[in-house]
Amino acid sequence: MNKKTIASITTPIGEGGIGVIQVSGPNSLKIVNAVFKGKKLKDLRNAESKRLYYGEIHLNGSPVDEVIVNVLRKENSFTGEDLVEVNCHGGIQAVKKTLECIVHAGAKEVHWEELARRSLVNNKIDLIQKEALIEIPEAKTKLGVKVLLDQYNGALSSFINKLIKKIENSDNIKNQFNYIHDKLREISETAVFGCAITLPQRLIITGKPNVGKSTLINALLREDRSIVHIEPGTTRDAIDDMISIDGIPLVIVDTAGIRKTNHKVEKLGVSESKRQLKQADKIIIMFDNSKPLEKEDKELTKFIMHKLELRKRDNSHKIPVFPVINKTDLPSKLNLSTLGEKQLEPICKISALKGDGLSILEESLVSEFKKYTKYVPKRPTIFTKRQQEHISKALYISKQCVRLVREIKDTKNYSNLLNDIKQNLLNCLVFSWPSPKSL
Ligand SMILES: Nc1nc2c(ncn2[C@@H]2O[C@H](COP(=O)(O)OP(=O)(O)OP(=O)(O)O)[C@@H](O)[C@H]2O)c(=O)[nH]1
Ligand SMILES: [Mg+2]
Repeated sequence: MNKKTIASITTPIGEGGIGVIQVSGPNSLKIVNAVFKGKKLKDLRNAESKRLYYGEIHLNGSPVDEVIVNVLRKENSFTGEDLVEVNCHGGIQAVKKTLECIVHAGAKEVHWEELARRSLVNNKIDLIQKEALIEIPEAKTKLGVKVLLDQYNGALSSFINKLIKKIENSDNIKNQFNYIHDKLREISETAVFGCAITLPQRLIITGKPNVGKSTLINALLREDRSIVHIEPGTTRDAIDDMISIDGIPLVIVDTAGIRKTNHKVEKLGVSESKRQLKQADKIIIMFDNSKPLEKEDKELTKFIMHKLELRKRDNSHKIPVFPVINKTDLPSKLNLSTLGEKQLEPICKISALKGDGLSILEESLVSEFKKYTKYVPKRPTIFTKRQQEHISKALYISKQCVRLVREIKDTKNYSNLLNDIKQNLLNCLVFSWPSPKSL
């Protein structure tokens, strides 16, 4: 199945000092040797593992690029196969031409994720580690990279494997239920944070026209990206951008103020805003401190609190709404009590223009992750929906077990039941092992 030698560009295509091509498989040394002319080493097949060799890539006798190759024999490589890393000049042409030569010599060109798959197939890493490896280049914050690197190095895998051993080795699983249940709860609580690292939540900013939505976004971005204007209805399309608060990435979406309008273009903006709100993970609804409450404020609040389905589709949690009063630097004419919405609390008071109150708003936006934003090395963390589903199932079973053990005292089938539970728990927890589908 993995006899074929594969090659992939593992650095981004574009301007840069160097480009890297990794060649992995039983014939990697032979294939690269066919196009590599070493300055000192005559035959790459005699290369020592973990050594760098300087030379040129040649095609039909002419040099294509100057390279340094790193040879890693299978016992030292992350794919578990002989691996040659060809470091050539960066940019587009040099890397592509070098890859072309290697492919011409017999390697199969693949996407870089195929190298991670080889690593999995050859038991160098497990499925959780492979998922981490694939997520690392996508990480949006430094905290994200650190957490994912820990999972790549086995933090979550070893937590799960220890739990599996504990269940397997327990003669009387009944005595272990509370311990297992606590451990499952502990690890499942990390999922909200870990999944927010790999799949940033969408924060939608809404409010009537001219309330200061774009100004707030610019303040959170700490730059001028959204168009701000004195004229209401300035933002007509939803615009998204990425911000990071305490290492948590958030996709922040500026929307057009929702109001009844006959203006064709603005109408489109309003319906786009509604569409965006339906995809929100968090919503900021803004009010203007310098104006009395208007019909538009009431309609929008009603839409969000009552018409919008604020539960997540998977029913896991309710989407939080953050009410914000903006323009507190101006004299107050606003009275929110006439809104008649008790659920709209606590209210954050800010001046987006002056920057007042922003740090309190930022803090409340990421308060659900508070336990995890301070980096703790090697902390096991659930970071994909797939892992989260497995843990949720295991947690559900263990909840039932705690109840069963309390209720059923002595029945004929008691030990059979305990064995079934043990097996079911183990089935949920073996998610670090690849299924044939994931191979
Ligand atoms: N005094 C004061 N003015 C503000 C504040 N925030 C925004 N503004 C002003 O309010 C006006 C509208 O701001 P925008 O950010 O464009 O408002 P918006 O909600 O994006 O408006 P639309 O895109 O039209 O829906 C601009 O003149 C801003 O400078 C604030 O905190 N204090
Ligand atoms: Mg705007």
